[in-house]
Amino acid sequence: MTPDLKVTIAGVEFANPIMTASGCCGYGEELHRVFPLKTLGALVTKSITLHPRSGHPVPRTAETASGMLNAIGLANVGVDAFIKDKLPFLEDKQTRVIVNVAGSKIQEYVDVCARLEDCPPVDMVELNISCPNVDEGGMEFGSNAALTEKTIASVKKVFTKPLIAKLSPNVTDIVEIARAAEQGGAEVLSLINSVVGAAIDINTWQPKLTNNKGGLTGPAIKPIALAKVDAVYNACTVPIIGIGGITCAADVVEFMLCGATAVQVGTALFIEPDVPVKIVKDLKTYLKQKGLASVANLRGKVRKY
Ligand code: RRO
Repeated sequence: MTPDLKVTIAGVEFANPIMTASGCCGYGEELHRVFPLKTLGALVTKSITLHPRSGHPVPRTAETASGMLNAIGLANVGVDAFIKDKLPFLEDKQTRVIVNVAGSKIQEYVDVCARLEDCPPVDMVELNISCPNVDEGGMEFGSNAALTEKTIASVKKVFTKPLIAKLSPNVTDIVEIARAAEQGGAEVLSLINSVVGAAIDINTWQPKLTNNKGGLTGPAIKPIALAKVDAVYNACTVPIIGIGGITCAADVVEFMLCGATAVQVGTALFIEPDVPVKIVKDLKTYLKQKGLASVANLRGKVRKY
């Protein structure tokens, strides 16, 4: 018997629970040259804003122990060019398309989502209320419960497909923000975005990133992400997409046992771009070995002491 990898999130069926994490494969064009995108449950795009942005000057990434720092600064082509030049490529790739949306004002989130509303290839929007690397907006939205609720409720008025709220770990109480997102109308929560960090060059005494600080990702943050997913799963009712340092099928299983319905793979793509192919295959093998008929049987089954 072949285990069933399909998962349903907010009424949308995904071929498997493996998605790319926003910002780690642009708009999918390069990744499709490495493996067919239909291998994925979904492709999540780089954050899209109303206007094009070139982001921070380089260096904007730096390797760290078991991870990397980034301060890209929301570089993207802007929503109009995205719809015209990037989205058509994703139309026939037989994978779900999730567009990550960022903004510096509530109205910007609303304007971008309103434009995406009429784009058939878009299955869901992931609202990035957790970018740590911009002065205006981003994390500011996702670190205040009232602003989180208001941002999501405002977008809900113009965008009718399922909305994912992507949460920041850089807050005092992620559960409070998760509840506010749910209250605002988010059908799905994704967590975690990167953890604020820094690295210094000891020869120049300068930070390794021109933005001075950045967001830490990769295996270094996996234990943090798992604890946050567990906390949010026990407090909220909407499905969770787990993110943070996933590099293999065993990591996926950990996130699902803690309550994730699906996961996103990010930093691992920079080391091994076709790692999702291996993860899907190994996940199937794991389920077979455990005698499980469906990947959904793992969700929230962690046996706590
Ligand atoms: O572009 C970035 O610097 C960035 C974003 Br929008 C985000 O949400 N998370 C991150 O680590 N970097």
